[in-house]
Amino acid sequence: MKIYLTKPGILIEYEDRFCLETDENWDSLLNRHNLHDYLLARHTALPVCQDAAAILEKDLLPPVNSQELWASGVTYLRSKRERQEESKDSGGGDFYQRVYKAERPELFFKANLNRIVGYGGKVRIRADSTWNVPEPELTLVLNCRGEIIGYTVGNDMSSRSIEGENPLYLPQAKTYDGCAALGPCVFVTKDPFPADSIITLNISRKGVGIFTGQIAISQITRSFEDLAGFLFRECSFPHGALLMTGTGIVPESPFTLMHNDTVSISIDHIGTLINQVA
Ligand code: DO4
Ligand code: MG
Repeated sequence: MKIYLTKPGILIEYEDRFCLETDENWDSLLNRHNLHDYLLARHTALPVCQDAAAILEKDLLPPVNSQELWASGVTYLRSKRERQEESKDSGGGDFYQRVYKAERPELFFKANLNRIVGYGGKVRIRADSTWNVPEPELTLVLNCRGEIIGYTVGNDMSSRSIEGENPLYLPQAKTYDGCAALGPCVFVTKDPFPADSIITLNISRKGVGIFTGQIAISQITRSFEDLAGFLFRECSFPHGALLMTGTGIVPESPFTLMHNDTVSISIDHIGTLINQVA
Protein backbone atom coordinates (compact mmCIF):
# COMPACT_ATOMS: atom_id res chain seq x y z
CA MET A 1 0.00 0.00 0.00
CA LYS A 2 1.37 3.41 -1.00
CA ILE A 3 0.11 6.92 -0.34
CA TYR A 4 1.11 10.01 -2.32
CA LEU A 5 0.52 13.57 -1.15
CA THR A 6 -0.60 15.57 -4.20
CA LYS A 7 -2.16 18.97 -4.86
CA PRO A 8 -5.72 17.63 -5.39
CA GLY A 9 -5.60 15.18 -2.45
CA ILE A 10 -4.01 11.95 -1.22
CA LEU A 11 -3.63 9.19 -3.79
CA ILE A 12 -3.93 5.70 -2.30
CA GLU A 13 -2.33 2.95 -4.40
CA TYR A 14 -3.09 -0.68 -3.75
CA GLU A 15 -2.69 -3.56 -6.20
CA ASP A 16 -2.07 -1.10 -9.08
CA ARG A 17 -5.36 0.71 -8.48
CA PHE A 18 -5.35 4.38 -7.46
CA CYS A 19 -8.06 6.23 -5.47
CA LEU A 20 -8.09 9.91 -4.55
CA GLU A 21 -8.87 10.83 -0.93
CA THR A 22 -10.03 14.44 -0.70
CA ASP A 23 -11.86 14.30 2.64
CA GLU A 24 -8.82 14.23 4.87
CA ASN A 25 -5.56 16.13 5.23
CA TRP A 26 -2.09 14.62 5.51
CA ASP A 27 -1.55 15.50 9.19
CA SER A 28 -4.70 13.80 10.40
CA LEU A 29 -4.33 10.80 8.09
CA LEU A 30 -0.81 9.96 9.29
CA ASN A 31 -2.02 9.96 12.88
CA ARG A 32 -5.00 7.64 12.47
CA HIS A 33 -4.98 4.49 14.54
CA ASN A 34 -4.24 1.39 12.49
CA LEU A 35 -3.47 3.40 9.35
CA HIS A 36 -2.87 0.40 7.11
CA ASP A 37 -6.32 -1.08 7.69
CA TYR A 38 -7.97 2.34 7.51
CA LEU A 39 -6.38 2.91 4.08
CA LEU A 40 -7.52 -0.50 2.90
CA ALA A 41 -11.09 0.35 3.87
CA ARG A 42 -10.92 3.76 2.16
CA HIS A 43 -9.41 2.17 -0.95
CA THR A 44 -12.33 -0.24 -1.13
CA ALA A 45 -14.90 2.56 -0.62
CA LEU A 46 -13.50 5.14 -3.06
CA PRO A 47 -13.90 5.08 -6.86
CA VAL A 48 -10.89 4.51 -9.10
CA CYS A 49 -9.05 7.74 -9.89
CA GLN A 50 -8.75 7.93 -13.67
CA ASP A 51 -6.40 10.93 -13.52
CA ALA A 52 -3.81 9.29 -11.28
CA ALA A 53 -1.05 9.23 -13.92
CA ALA A 54 -1.50 12.91 -14.73
CA ILE A 55 -1.62 13.87 -11.04
CA LEU A 56 1.57 11.94 -10.32
CA GLU A 57 3.22 13.58 -13.30
CA LYS A 58 2.62 17.20 -12.34
CA ASP A 59 1.03 17.53 -8.89
CA LEU A 60 3.19 15.45 -6.56
CA LEU A 61 4.21 17.06 -3.24
CA PRO A 62 6.79 15.93 -0.68
CA PRO A 63 5.13 13.51 1.80
CA VAL A 64 5.27 15.96 4.67
CA ASN A 65 3.13 18.76 6.02
CA SER A 66 3.47 19.80 9.70
CA GLN A 67 5.93 17.00 10.50
CA GLU A 68 9.54 17.81 11.41
CA LEU A 69 12.27 15.99 9.50
CA TRP A 70 15.09 14.58 11.62
CA ALA A 71 18.09 12.49 10.62
CA SER A 72 20.34 9.80 12.06
CA GLY A 73 24.09 9.76 11.58
CA VAL A 74 26.90 7.19 11.44
CA THR A 75 24.59 4.18 11.30
CA TYR A 76 26.60 2.40 8.58
CA LEU A 77 30.33 1.54 8.63
CA ARG A 78 30.90 3.44 5.38
CA SER A 79 29.52 6.65 6.89
CA LYS A 80 31.72 6.31 9.98
CA ARG A 81 34.88 5.78 7.90
CA GLU A 82 34.21 8.69 5.56
CA ARG A 83 33.47 11.11 8.43
CA GLN A 84 36.62 10.05 10.25
CA GLU A 85 38.62 10.66 7.09
CA GLU A 86 37.11 14.06 6.32
CA SER A 87 37.58 15.34 9.90
CA LYS A 88 40.98 13.85 10.73
CA ASP A 89 42.73 17.23 10.47
CA SER A 90 40.17 18.95 12.68
CA GLY A 91 40.31 16.34 15.45
CA GLY A 92 36.80 15.07 14.86
CA GLY A 93 37.65 11.49 13.91
CA ASP A 94 37.37 10.13 17.43
CA PHE A 95 33.82 11.40 17.88
CA TYR A 96 32.59 9.39 14.92
CA GLN A 97 34.18 6.20 16.23
CA ARG A 98 32.57 6.79 19.63
CA VAL A 99 29.08 7.52 18.35
CA TYR A 100 29.21 4.50 16.05
CA LYS A 101 29.66 2.25 19.09
CA ALA A 102 27.63 4.20 21.65
CA GLU A 103 24.20 3.18 22.92
CA ARG A 104 22.81 6.64 22.12
CA PRO A 105 22.63 7.28 18.37
CA GLU A 106 23.48 10.54 16.63
CA LEU A 107 20.18 12.27 15.82
CA PHE A 108 19.92 15.78 14.44
CA PHE A 109 17.19 18.12 13.29
CA LYS A 110 17.18 18.40 9.51
CA ALA A 111 14.30 20.51 8.19
CA ASN A 112 10.69 21.59 8.12
CA LEU A 113 8.59 21.57 4.97
CA ASN A 114 9.90 24.96 3.83
CA ARG A 115 13.40 23.48 3.29
CA ILE A 116 12.25 20.16 1.78
CA VAL A 117 11.52 19.38 -1.86
CA GLY A 118 9.59 16.47 -3.32
CA TYR A 119 9.95 14.30 -6.41
CA GLY A 120 11.21 16.44 -9.29
CA GLY A 121 12.02 19.43 -7.05
CA LYS A 122 15.43 21.06 -7.00
CA VAL A 123 17.82 20.30 -4.16
CA ARG A 124 20.57 22.83 -3.42
CA ILE A 125 24.23 23.01 -2.58
CA ARG A 126 25.49 25.83 -0.40
CA ALA A 127 27.38 28.68 -2.09
CA ASP A 128 29.91 28.65 0.81
CA SER A 129 30.64 24.92 0.50
CA THR A 130 33.23 23.32 -1.79
CA TRP A 131 32.44 19.62 -1.26
CA ASN A 132 28.84 18.42 -1.53
CA VAL A 133 27.17 15.04 -1.69
CA PRO A 134 23.69 13.55 -1.64
CA GLU A 135 23.01 10.97 1.09
CA PRO A 136 20.42 8.36 0.07
CA GLU A 137 18.52 7.27 3.16
CA LEU A 138 15.57 5.09 4.03
CA THR A 139 13.29 7.46 5.94
CA LEU A 140 10.87 6.39 8.66
CA VAL A 141 7.42 7.97 8.84
CA LEU A 142 6.32 8.14 12.48
CA ASN A 143 2.95 9.08 13.90
CA CYS A 144 2.47 11.22 17.01
CA ARG A 145 2.65 8.08 19.18
CA GLY A 146 6.13 7.27 17.85
CA GLU A 147 4.91 4.26 15.84
CA ILE A 148 6.58 3.55 12.49
CA ILE A 149 3.67 3.72 10.05
CA GLY A 150 5.56 3.83 6.80
CA TYR A 151 8.74 4.44 4.84
CA THR A 152 9.84 6.89 2.20
CA VAL A 153 12.99 7.71 0.23
CA GLY A 154 15.14 10.56 1.52
CA ASN A 155 18.12 12.58 0.33
CA ASP A 156 20.10 14.15 3.19
CA MET A 157 22.06 16.72 1.14
CA SER A 158 25.32 17.45 2.94
CA SER A 159 28.31 19.76 2.80
CA ARG A 160 31.39 17.68 3.55
CA SER A 161 33.73 20.68 3.53
CA ILE A 162 31.79 22.42 6.31
CA GLU A 163 31.19 19.22 8.32
CA GLY A 164 34.88 18.25 7.92
CA GLU A 165 36.17 21.64 9.04
CA ASN A 166 34.63 21.21 12.48
CA PRO A 167 31.99 18.70 13.68
CA LEU A 168 30.29 21.56 15.53
CA TYR A 169 29.38 22.99 12.14
CA LEU A 170 27.06 20.02 11.52
CA PRO A 171 23.83 22.08 11.58
CA GLN A 172 25.22 24.36 8.85
CA ALA A 173 26.49 21.41 6.81
CA LYS A 174 23.08 19.77 7.00
CA THR A 175 20.38 22.44 7.18
CA TYR A 176 19.83 25.13 4.58
CA ASP A 177 17.22 25.89 1.92
CA GLY A 178 16.69 22.90 -0.38
CA CYS A 179 18.76 20.60 1.87
CA ALA A 180 16.43 17.60 1.73
CA ALA A 181 14.32 15.69 -0.75
CA LEU A 182 11.59 13.20 0.18
CA GLY A 183 9.26 11.04 -1.86
CA PRO A 184 7.74 9.97 -4.11
CA CYS A 185 5.32 8.21 -1.70
CA VAL A 186 4.98 6.60 1.72
CA PHE A 187 5.00 2.82 1.67
CA VAL A 188 2.59 1.81 4.44
CA THR A 189 2.97 -1.65 5.88
CA LYS A 190 2.22 -3.47 9.12
CA ASP A 191 5.24 -5.71 8.59
CA PRO A 192 8.87 -4.87 9.29
CA PHE A 193 10.58 -3.28 6.30
CA PRO A 194 12.11 -6.18 4.29
CA ALA A 195 15.73 -6.49 5.47
CA ASP A 196 16.98 -7.62 2.06
CA SER A 197 15.97 -4.29 0.48
CA ILE A 198 18.61 -2.40 -1.45
CA ILE A 199 19.21 1.35 -1.68
CA THR A 200 20.62 2.48 -5.04
CA LEU A 201 22.10 5.89 -5.77
CA ASN A 202 22.75 7.10 -9.32
CA ILE A 203 24.15 10.50 -10.19
CA SER A 204 24.33 11.81 -13.74
CA ARG A 205 25.86 14.93 -15.27
CA LYS A 206 24.75 16.21 -18.68
CA GLY A 207 22.96 12.90 -19.22
CA VAL A 208 26.01 10.74 -18.44
CA GLY A 209 26.18 8.52 -15.35
CA ILE A 210 29.06 9.64 -13.09
CA PHE A 211 28.36 7.67 -9.92
CA THR A 212 26.46 4.59 -8.94
CA GLY A 213 26.37 2.85 -5.57
CA GLN A 214 24.30 0.36 -3.63
CA ILE A 215 23.87 -0.69 0.00
CA ALA A 216 21.70 -3.35 1.63
CA ILE A 217 19.52 -2.03 4.43
CA SER A 218 20.65 -5.03 6.49
CA GLN A 219 24.06 -3.30 6.83
CA ILE A 220 22.63 -0.72 9.24
CA THR A 221 23.97 -1.08 12.79
CA ARG A 222 20.85 0.22 14.59
CA SER A 223 17.25 -0.93 14.64
CA PHE A 224 14.61 1.45 13.35
CA GLU A 225 12.69 1.08 16.64
CA ASP A 226 15.79 2.13 18.57
CA LEU A 227 16.28 5.25 16.42
CA ALA A 228 12.60 6.18 16.70
CA GLY A 229 12.65 5.48 20.46
CA PHE A 230 15.53 7.89 21.04
CA LEU A 231 13.87 10.57 18.91
CA PHE A 232 10.66 10.40 20.93
CA ARG A 233 12.38 10.14 24.35
CA GLU A 234 12.04 13.78 25.33
CA CYS A 235 10.46 15.33 22.23
CA SER A 236 6.78 15.26 21.41
CA PHE A 237 5.63 15.50 17.81
CA PRO A 238 1.90 16.36 17.75
CA HIS A 239 1.73 15.74 13.99
CA GLY A 240 4.31 12.95 13.79
CA ALA A 241 7.82 13.13 12.39
CA LEU A 242 10.06 11.77 9.65
CA LEU A 243 13.43 10.27 10.52
CA MET A 244 16.19 9.60 7.99
CA THR A 245 18.10 6.50 9.04
CA GLY A 246 21.60 7.41 7.80
CA THR A 247 23.62 6.76 4.69
CA GLY A 248 25.59 3.68 3.73
CA ILE A 249 26.67 5.18 0.39
CA VAL A 250 29.20 7.99 0.24
CA PRO A 251 30.78 8.87 -3.13
CA GLU A 252 34.56 8.70 -2.85
CA SER A 253 36.66 11.83 -2.46
CA PRO A 254 37.08 14.09 -4.45
CA PHE A 255 33.57 13.59 -5.87
CA THR A 256 31.42 16.66 -5.41
CA LEU A 257 28.00 17.51 -6.81
CA MET A 258 27.68 20.29 -9.36
CA HIS A 259 24.77 22.46 -10.43
CA ASN A 260 22.34 20.64 -12.75
CA ASP A 261 23.47 17.14 -11.71
CA THR A 262 20.61 14.65 -11.46
CA VAL A 263 20.34 12.54 -8.30
CA SER A 264 18.26 9.38 -8.44
CA ILE A 265 17.66 7.27 -5.32
CA SER A 266 15.74 3.99 -5.45
CA ILE A 267 14.69 1.86 -2.50
CA ASP A 268 13.06 -1.51 -3.02
CA HIS A 269 9.32 -1.59 -2.18
CA ILE A 270 9.05 2.23 -2.13
CA GLY A 271 10.16 3.68 -5.47
CA THR A 272 12.55 6.19 -6.97
CA LEU A 273 13.16 9.77 -5.94
CA ILE A 274 14.67 11.97 -8.67
CA ASN A 275 15.92 15.52 -8.15
CA GLN A 276 18.13 17.92 -9.98
CA VAL A 277 20.67 20.09 -8.20
CA ALA A 278 19.66 23.75 -8.66
O1 DO4 B 1 27.69 12.85 11.59
C1 DO4 B 1 27.35 13.46 10.63
C2 DO4 B 1 26.21 13.15 9.76
C3 DO4 B 1 26.07 11.70 9.44
C4 DO4 B 1 25.00 11.39 8.46
O2 DO4 B 1 24.25 12.23 8.00
C5 DO4 B 1 24.83 10.00 8.01
O3 DO4 B 1 25.55 9.11 8.49
O4 DO4 B 1 23.97 9.77 7.17
MG1 MG C 1 22.90 11.46 6.41
